[in-house]
Amino acid sequence: KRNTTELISSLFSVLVHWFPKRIADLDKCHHLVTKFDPDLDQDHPGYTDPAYRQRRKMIGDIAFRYRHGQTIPRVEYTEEEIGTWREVYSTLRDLYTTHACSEYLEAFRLLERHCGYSPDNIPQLEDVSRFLKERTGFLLRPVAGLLSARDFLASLAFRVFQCTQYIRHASSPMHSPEPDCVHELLGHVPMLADRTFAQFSQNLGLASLGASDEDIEKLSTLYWFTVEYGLCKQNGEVRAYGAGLLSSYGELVHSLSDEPETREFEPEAAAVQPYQDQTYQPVYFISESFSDAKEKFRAYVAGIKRPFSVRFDPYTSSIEVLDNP
Ligand code: HBI
Ligand code: FE
Repeated sequence: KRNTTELISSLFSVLVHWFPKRIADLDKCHHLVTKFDPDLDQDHPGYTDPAYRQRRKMIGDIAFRYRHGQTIPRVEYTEEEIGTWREVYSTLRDLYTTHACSEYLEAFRLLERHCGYSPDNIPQLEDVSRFLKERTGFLLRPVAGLLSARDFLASLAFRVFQCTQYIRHASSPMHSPEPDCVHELLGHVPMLADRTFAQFSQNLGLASLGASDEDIEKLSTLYWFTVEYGLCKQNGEVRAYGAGLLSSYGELVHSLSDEPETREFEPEAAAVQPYQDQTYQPVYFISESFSDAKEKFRAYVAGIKRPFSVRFDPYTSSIEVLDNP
Protein backbone atom coordinates (compact mmCIF):
# COMPACT_ATOMS: atom_id res chain seq x y z
CA LYS A 1 0.00 0.00 0.00
CA ARG A 2 2.73 2.41 1.06
CA ASN A 3 4.80 1.58 -2.02
CA THR A 4 1.85 2.22 -4.28
CA THR A 5 1.32 5.63 -2.69
CA GLU A 6 5.00 6.46 -3.12
CA LEU A 7 4.94 5.29 -6.72
CA ILE A 8 1.91 7.39 -7.54
CA SER A 9 3.40 10.43 -5.90
CA SER A 10 6.69 10.07 -7.78
CA LEU A 11 4.77 9.63 -11.05
CA PHE A 12 2.97 12.89 -10.34
CA SER A 13 6.22 14.70 -9.73
CA VAL A 14 7.31 13.66 -13.24
CA LEU A 15 4.04 14.78 -14.80
CA VAL A 16 3.88 18.12 -13.00
CA HIS A 17 5.66 20.94 -14.75
CA TRP A 18 8.85 22.08 -12.94
CA PHE A 19 8.36 25.21 -10.87
CA PRO A 20 10.60 27.36 -8.65
CA LYS A 21 10.58 26.42 -4.95
CA ARG A 22 13.07 28.99 -3.65
CA ILE A 23 13.27 32.63 -4.65
CA ALA A 24 16.76 32.11 -6.13
CA ASP A 25 15.20 29.55 -8.53
CA LEU A 26 13.74 32.57 -10.36
CA ASP A 27 17.19 32.83 -11.99
CA LYS A 28 15.93 29.89 -14.05
CA CYS A 29 12.64 31.58 -14.99
CA HIS A 30 13.94 33.54 -17.95
CA HIS A 31 12.17 32.12 -20.99
CA LEU A 32 11.40 34.96 -23.38
CA VAL A 33 8.66 35.09 -25.99
CA THR A 34 9.89 36.66 -29.23
CA LYS A 35 6.49 37.66 -30.59
CA PHE A 36 7.04 41.44 -30.21
CA ASP A 37 10.86 41.50 -30.25
CA PRO A 38 12.22 44.37 -32.40
CA ASP A 39 14.75 41.99 -34.02
CA LEU A 40 11.96 39.75 -35.34
CA ASP A 41 8.66 41.65 -35.34
CA GLN A 42 8.47 43.68 -38.57
CA ASP A 43 5.77 45.93 -37.09
CA HIS A 44 7.92 46.95 -34.12
CA PRO A 45 8.80 50.67 -34.48
CA GLY A 46 12.44 49.79 -33.73
CA TYR A 47 12.67 47.03 -36.37
CA THR A 48 14.42 49.27 -38.93
CA ASP A 49 16.60 51.11 -36.37
CA PRO A 50 19.83 49.17 -35.65
CA ALA A 51 20.98 51.74 -33.07
CA TYR A 52 17.77 51.22 -31.07
CA ARG A 53 18.07 47.45 -31.25
CA GLN A 54 21.68 47.67 -30.11
CA ARG A 55 20.72 49.83 -27.13
CA ARG A 56 17.84 47.56 -26.18
CA LYS A 57 20.22 44.59 -26.33
CA MET A 58 22.74 46.36 -24.10
CA ILE A 59 20.10 47.07 -21.46
CA GLY A 60 18.75 43.52 -21.89
CA ASP A 61 22.21 42.16 -21.05
CA ILE A 62 21.85 43.57 -17.54
CA ALA A 63 18.87 41.24 -17.12
CA PHE A 64 20.67 38.22 -18.60
CA ARG A 65 23.57 38.69 -16.17
CA TYR A 66 21.37 39.45 -13.15
CA ARG A 67 21.10 36.92 -10.30
CA HIS A 68 18.72 37.00 -7.36
CA GLY A 69 19.98 39.12 -4.46
CA GLN A 70 22.18 41.42 -6.52
CA THR A 71 21.69 45.17 -6.70
CA ILE A 72 20.01 46.10 -9.98
CA PRO A 73 22.57 48.05 -12.06
CA ARG A 74 21.57 51.61 -12.91
CA VAL A 75 21.07 52.71 -16.50
CA GLU A 76 22.17 56.15 -17.58
CA TYR A 77 19.34 57.04 -19.93
CA THR A 78 20.06 59.27 -22.93
CA GLU A 79 18.43 62.65 -23.55
CA GLU A 80 16.34 61.06 -26.29
CA GLU A 81 15.11 58.32 -23.93
CA ILE A 82 14.27 60.85 -21.23
CA GLY A 83 12.42 62.87 -23.89
CA THR A 84 10.23 59.86 -24.68
CA TRP A 85 9.57 59.31 -20.97
CA ARG A 86 8.73 63.01 -20.46
CA GLU A 87 6.20 62.99 -23.26
CA VAL A 88 4.27 60.00 -21.93
CA TYR A 89 4.61 61.04 -18.30
CA SER A 90 3.26 64.55 -18.72
CA THR A 91 0.41 63.43 -20.97
CA LEU A 92 -0.72 60.62 -18.66
CA ARG A 93 -0.22 62.46 -15.38
CA ASP A 94 -3.02 64.93 -16.19
CA LEU A 95 -5.39 62.08 -16.85
CA TYR A 96 -4.74 60.10 -13.67
CA THR A 97 -6.69 62.43 -11.34
CA THR A 98 -9.93 61.66 -13.18
CA HIS A 99 -9.20 58.13 -14.48
CA ALA A 100 -6.99 56.21 -12.01
CA CYS A 101 -8.25 54.47 -8.86
CA SER A 102 -7.42 55.97 -5.44
CA GLU A 103 -4.84 53.27 -4.57
CA TYR A 104 -2.93 54.20 -7.72
CA LEU A 105 -3.10 57.94 -7.01
CA GLU A 106 -1.85 57.50 -3.46
CA ALA A 107 1.14 55.41 -4.51
CA PHE A 108 1.91 57.74 -7.40
CA ARG A 109 2.19 60.69 -5.01
CA LEU A 110 4.64 58.73 -2.85
CA LEU A 111 6.68 57.67 -5.87
CA GLU A 112 6.99 61.31 -6.94
CA ARG A 113 8.07 62.30 -3.45
CA HIS A 114 10.48 59.46 -2.69
CA CYS A 115 11.41 57.54 -5.79
CA GLY A 116 12.51 59.94 -8.49
CA TYR A 117 9.23 59.88 -10.43
CA SER A 118 9.19 63.12 -12.46
CA PRO A 119 8.87 64.20 -16.09
CA ASP A 120 12.65 64.69 -16.29
CA ASN A 121 13.82 61.43 -14.75
CA ILE A 122 13.32 57.76 -15.58
CA PRO A 123 13.23 56.09 -12.15
CA GLN A 124 15.88 53.42 -11.49
CA LEU A 125 14.62 49.86 -10.85
CA GLU A 126 16.81 49.46 -7.76
CA ASP A 127 15.23 52.52 -6.09
CA VAL A 128 11.71 51.43 -7.02
CA SER A 129 12.39 47.89 -5.80
CA ARG A 130 13.50 49.20 -2.38
CA PHE A 131 10.37 51.35 -2.19
CA LEU A 132 8.06 48.43 -3.00
CA LYS A 133 9.89 46.14 -0.58
CA GLU A 134 8.98 48.49 2.27
CA ARG A 135 5.37 48.92 1.17
CA THR A 136 4.27 45.39 0.26
CA GLY A 137 7.37 43.18 0.16
CA PHE A 138 7.40 43.15 -3.64
CA LEU A 139 10.79 43.14 -5.37
CA LEU A 140 11.67 43.99 -8.95
CA ARG A 141 14.10 41.99 -11.00
CA PRO A 142 15.24 43.05 -14.45
CA VAL A 143 14.03 41.07 -17.46
CA ALA A 144 15.12 41.40 -21.10
CA GLY A 145 11.68 41.38 -22.74
CA LEU A 146 8.31 39.63 -22.82
CA LEU A 147 8.56 36.57 -20.59
CA SER A 148 6.64 33.31 -21.00
CA ALA A 149 3.39 33.39 -19.04
CA ARG A 150 4.52 30.46 -16.88
CA ASP A 151 7.77 32.12 -15.78
CA PHE A 152 6.15 35.51 -15.35
CA LEU A 153 3.33 34.19 -13.16
CA ALA A 154 5.72 31.97 -11.15
CA SER A 155 7.74 35.00 -10.06
CA LEU A 156 4.57 36.68 -8.74
CA ALA A 157 4.24 33.74 -6.33
CA PHE A 158 7.40 35.06 -4.61
CA ARG A 159 6.28 38.69 -4.76
CA VAL A 160 8.81 39.32 -7.49
CA PHE A 161 7.84 41.43 -10.48
CA GLN A 162 9.95 40.87 -13.58
CA CYS A 163 10.48 44.33 -14.97
CA THR A 164 11.87 45.54 -18.30
CA GLN A 165 14.44 48.34 -18.13
CA TYR A 166 14.68 49.57 -21.74
CA ILE A 167 12.32 52.19 -23.13
CA ARG A 168 10.10 52.18 -26.24
CA HIS A 169 11.23 53.64 -29.57
CA ALA A 170 11.28 57.46 -29.74
CA SER A 171 9.13 57.48 -32.90
CA SER A 172 6.19 56.05 -30.99
CA PRO A 173 6.06 57.49 -27.45
CA MET A 174 2.39 56.64 -26.91
CA HIS A 175 2.56 52.97 -27.86
CA SER A 176 4.82 49.95 -27.50
CA PRO A 177 3.96 46.48 -28.77
CA GLU A 178 6.05 44.88 -25.98
CA PRO A 179 6.37 45.77 -22.29
CA ASP A 180 8.91 48.55 -21.62
CA CYS A 181 9.87 50.56 -18.54
CA VAL A 182 7.14 53.14 -19.19
CA HIS A 183 4.54 50.38 -19.00
CA GLU A 184 6.09 48.83 -15.88
CA LEU A 185 6.87 52.03 -13.97
CA LEU A 186 3.68 53.95 -14.75
CA GLY A 187 1.35 50.97 -15.15
CA HIS A 188 2.38 48.23 -12.73
CA VAL A 189 4.55 49.72 -9.99
CA PRO A 190 2.02 52.06 -8.30
CA MET A 191 -0.51 49.21 -7.96
CA LEU A 192 2.12 46.83 -6.54
CA ALA A 193 2.48 49.32 -3.65
CA ASP A 194 -1.07 48.47 -2.51
CA ARG A 195 -1.36 45.64 0.04
CA THR A 196 -4.55 44.02 -1.24
CA PHE A 197 -3.50 44.26 -4.86
CA ALA A 198 -0.07 42.81 -3.99
CA GLN A 199 -1.75 39.86 -2.28
CA PHE A 200 -4.04 39.34 -5.27
CA SER A 201 -1.01 39.32 -7.59
CA GLN A 202 0.82 36.80 -5.42
CA ASN A 203 -2.27 34.57 -5.28
CA LEU A 204 -2.40 34.52 -9.09
CA GLY A 205 1.26 33.47 -9.05
CA LEU A 206 0.75 30.74 -6.44
CA ALA A 207 -2.16 29.29 -8.43
CA SER A 208 0.11 29.00 -11.48
CA LEU A 209 2.86 26.86 -9.90
CA GLY A 210 2.91 23.45 -11.53
CA ALA A 211 -0.41 24.16 -13.28
CA SER A 212 -1.28 22.51 -16.61
CA ASP A 213 -0.70 24.48 -19.84
CA GLU A 214 -4.45 24.87 -20.09
CA ASP A 215 -4.71 26.40 -16.61
CA ILE A 216 -1.73 28.68 -17.28
CA GLU A 217 -3.60 29.96 -20.32
CA LYS A 218 -6.67 30.67 -18.19
CA LEU A 219 -4.67 32.33 -15.43
CA SER A 220 -2.86 34.56 -17.87
CA THR A 221 -6.18 35.56 -19.43
CA LEU A 222 -7.43 36.39 -15.94
CA TYR A 223 -4.25 38.38 -15.38
CA TRP A 224 -4.96 40.17 -18.63
CA PHE A 225 -8.47 41.30 -17.66
CA THR A 226 -7.50 42.30 -14.10
CA VAL A 227 -3.85 43.32 -13.63
CA GLU A 228 -3.53 44.66 -17.20
CA TYR A 229 -7.00 45.91 -18.16
CA GLY A 230 -9.06 45.92 -14.97
CA LEU A 231 -11.57 48.58 -13.98
CA CYS A 232 -13.05 49.03 -10.50
CA LYS A 233 -15.85 50.91 -8.79
CA GLN A 234 -15.01 53.76 -6.48
CA ASN A 235 -17.45 56.18 -4.85
CA GLY A 236 -20.05 55.53 -7.53
CA GLU A 237 -17.57 56.04 -10.36
CA VAL A 238 -15.59 53.61 -12.52
CA ARG A 239 -11.80 53.96 -12.37
CA ALA A 240 -8.86 52.14 -13.95
CA TYR A 241 -6.40 49.94 -12.07
CA GLY A 242 -5.01 47.86 -14.97
CA ALA A 243 -1.42 48.60 -16.00
CA GLY A 244 -2.17 48.36 -19.72
CA LEU A 245 -4.70 51.15 -19.25
CA LEU A 246 -2.67 53.34 -16.90
CA SER A 247 0.27 53.32 -19.31
CA SER A 248 -1.69 54.06 -22.49
CA TYR A 249 -3.35 57.44 -22.98
CA GLY A 250 -5.57 56.24 -25.82
CA GLU A 251 -6.87 53.10 -24.17
CA LEU A 252 -7.30 54.77 -20.76
CA VAL A 253 -9.67 57.30 -22.31
CA HIS A 254 -11.37 54.61 -24.40
CA SER A 255 -11.91 52.22 -21.46
CA LEU A 256 -13.83 54.83 -19.45
CA SER A 257 -15.84 56.15 -22.42
CA ASP A 258 -19.25 54.85 -23.57
CA GLU A 259 -17.71 52.85 -26.41
CA PRO A 260 -16.56 49.53 -24.92
CA GLU A 261 -18.72 46.87 -23.36
CA THR A 262 -18.22 46.45 -19.60
CA ARG A 263 -19.18 43.50 -17.41
CA GLU A 264 -19.06 42.70 -13.76
CA PHE A 265 -15.85 40.80 -12.90
CA GLU A 266 -16.41 37.05 -12.73
CA PRO A 267 -13.23 34.94 -12.83
CA GLU A 268 -14.91 32.04 -14.70
CA ALA A 269 -15.93 34.38 -17.52
CA ALA A 270 -12.76 36.50 -17.56
CA ALA A 271 -10.54 33.40 -17.72
CA VAL A 272 -11.92 32.38 -21.12
CA GLN A 273 -12.73 35.77 -22.67
CA PRO A 274 -10.85 36.25 -25.98
CA TYR A 275 -8.50 39.25 -25.73
CA GLN A 276 -6.68 41.69 -27.99
CA ASP A 277 -2.95 42.30 -27.81
CA GLN A 278 -2.77 44.47 -30.94
CA THR A 279 -5.54 47.00 -30.33
CA TYR A 280 -8.03 48.18 -27.67
CA GLN A 281 -10.02 45.59 -25.72
CA PRO A 282 -13.63 45.17 -26.87
CA VAL A 283 -14.73 44.37 -23.30
CA TYR A 284 -13.56 45.29 -19.79
CA PHE A 285 -14.38 43.72 -16.43
CA ILE A 286 -15.33 45.93 -13.47
CA SER A 287 -14.53 44.78 -9.91
CA GLU A 288 -16.47 46.02 -6.88
CA SER A 289 -13.15 46.39 -5.01
CA PHE A 290 -9.80 44.60 -4.78
CA SER A 291 -10.89 42.56 -1.79
CA ASP A 292 -13.99 41.50 -3.72
CA ALA A 293 -11.82 40.49 -6.71
CA LYS A 294 -9.48 38.64 -4.34
CA GLU A 295 -12.35 36.69 -2.76
CA LYS A 296 -13.89 35.76 -6.11
CA PHE A 297 -10.48 34.66 -7.32
CA ARG A 298 -9.99 32.49 -4.23
CA ALA A 299 -13.21 30.63 -5.04
CA TYR A 300 -12.11 30.23 -8.66
CA VAL A 301 -8.69 28.84 -7.72
CA ALA A 302 -10.28 26.26 -5.43
CA GLY A 303 -11.73 24.72 -8.61
CA ILE A 304 -8.34 24.29 -10.33
CA LYS A 305 -7.13 20.70 -10.08
CA ARG A 306 -3.57 20.07 -8.91
CA PRO A 307 -2.27 16.91 -7.25
CA PHE A 308 -0.71 19.00 -4.45
CA SER A 309 -1.12 22.36 -2.77
CA VAL A 310 1.39 25.12 -2.16
CA ARG A 311 2.09 27.54 0.64
CA PHE A 312 4.46 30.50 0.60
CA ASP A 313 6.77 30.77 3.59
CA PRO A 314 7.57 34.49 3.93
CA TYR A 315 10.45 33.87 6.38
CA THR A 316 12.48 31.98 3.80
CA SER A 317 10.76 33.21 0.62
CA SER A 318 10.20 29.63 -0.42
CA ILE A 319 7.34 27.39 -1.46
CA GLU A 320 6.20 24.54 0.71
CA VAL A 321 4.62 21.77 -1.32
CA LEU A 322 1.93 19.79 0.51
CA ASP A 323 1.02 16.40 -0.90
CA ASN A 324 -2.66 16.46 -0.03
CA PRO A 325 -4.47 18.94 -2.28
N1 HBI B 1 6.59 39.53 -19.44
N2 HBI B 1 8.25 41.11 -19.09
C1 HBI B 1 6.96 40.76 -19.04
N3 HBI B 1 6.04 41.66 -18.60
C2 HBI B 1 4.72 41.34 -18.52
O1 HBI B 1 3.91 42.21 -18.09
C3 HBI B 1 4.30 40.07 -18.94
C4 HBI B 1 5.28 39.17 -19.39
N4 HBI B 1 4.91 37.95 -19.80
C5 HBI B 1 3.54 37.49 -19.75
C6 HBI B 1 2.60 38.52 -19.24
N5 HBI B 1 3.00 39.68 -18.88
C7 HBI B 1 1.11 38.33 -19.15
O2 HBI B 1 0.50 38.71 -20.35
C8 HBI B 1 0.54 36.98 -18.78
O3 HBI B 1 0.75 36.07 -19.84
C9 HBI B 1 0.94 36.45 -17.47
FE1 FE C 1 2.17 44.40 -18.06
